[in-house]
Amino acid sequence: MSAEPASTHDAAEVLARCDVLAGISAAVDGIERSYLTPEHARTNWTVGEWMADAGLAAWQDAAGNQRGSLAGPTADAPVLLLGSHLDTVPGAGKYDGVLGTIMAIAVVGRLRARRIELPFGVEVLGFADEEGTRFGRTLLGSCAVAGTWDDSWWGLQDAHGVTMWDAFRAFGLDPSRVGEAALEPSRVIGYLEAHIEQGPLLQDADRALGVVRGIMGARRFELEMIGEAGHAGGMPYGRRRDALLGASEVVSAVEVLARDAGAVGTVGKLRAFPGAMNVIPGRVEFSLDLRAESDAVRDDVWREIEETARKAAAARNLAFEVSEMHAARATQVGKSLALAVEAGIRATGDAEPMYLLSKAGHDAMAIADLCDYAMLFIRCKDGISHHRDEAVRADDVEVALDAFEWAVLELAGYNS
Ligand code: HGY
Ligand code: MN
Ligand code: MN
Repeated sequence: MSAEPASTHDAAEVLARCDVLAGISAAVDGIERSYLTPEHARTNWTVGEWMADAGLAAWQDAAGNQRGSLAGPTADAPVLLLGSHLDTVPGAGKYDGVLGTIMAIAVVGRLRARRIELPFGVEVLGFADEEGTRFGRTLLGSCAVAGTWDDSWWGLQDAHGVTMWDAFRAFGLDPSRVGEAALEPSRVIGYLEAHIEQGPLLQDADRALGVVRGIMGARRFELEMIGEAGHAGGMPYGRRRDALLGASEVVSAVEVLARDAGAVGTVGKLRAFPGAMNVIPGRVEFSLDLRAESDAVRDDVWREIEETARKAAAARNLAFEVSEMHAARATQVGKSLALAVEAGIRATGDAEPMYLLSKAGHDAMAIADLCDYAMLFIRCKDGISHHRDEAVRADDVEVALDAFEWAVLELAGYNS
């Protein structure tokens, strides 16, 4: 019987593990892993094995996050958190979230292989829900760890009417114990996350890596225009209450208003009811994802969008309804943690690391309620993400591992 080959903790292994997780999907023709599903359970099991192999004590927490601990020198030693998320959007690529989680495991494996003794403990976190795909509310896993879980989320329902409460129970979790996932702020040094950029700026600047300076604040809404269905031929224009025409005015205004303010707004979902060729749409459900570097700008744009929508509804005799699904404040990185990431990039030969604002949301924005955070961005091909064509270069992942490991050593005081 041949022994298992030893883990290499290098880019080839990290990328091979991303390929393995890409095979754990609810969809046959793409990658889709959402919260509290059989795919979530299989992913945690697989990642837990890799954690154990790197020398971490692996367990699944009370919110379904996959976690692994490396003990510090004493029982009460503080803990450095490393991680990212393991869930995906529908039709995802292989690297969003997954790459950062697997890199964190690899860095711990490398430190252990070199017998480095850190002055703190390390915890690697594979967050269970960052995307919010199943229940509409995002950052669920990291909010549980940050101690900001909100009991009003128990009643949220997925597309099949299953509540969060019932989904917890079906997954084998006890909803009443979700608080046990939270970390005590006084125990935590900070949180480092590696992630693909999900934009084209590093590629355009011909750089493999970047330091995040902050993350845009986001709000997400479910919107509804309600009119009256009717005959597509017989009903004269003057009497129509076409909900899709009202919604269309809002969709177009989102681009103009957000762009003018330097914000980003996206209507990613829209459904017209009853949804027939020859029926005037009587009701339209649509979504809005709105982001900006400052919460004040984002909130001003929302007020303008809402005003536009109410005017469009009034002009067409429609009702307009709003339900806010998610709000996350804009955050800045912790300075000393970001300097450690910057030092890590310098150590790879980039004398002047590039700083970027993250327009994508990350678990770090929820963890910011627990402790300081910093992020390392990795170039991705043509900035493509939330798409099956997401791609990274192996040589970029190799230097990213070096930089991430260096950042941990920097915080441990090894590099000075
Ligand atoms: O939507 C986002 O920004 C993140 O990828 N969840
Ligand atoms: Mn994503
Ligand atoms: Mn992500």
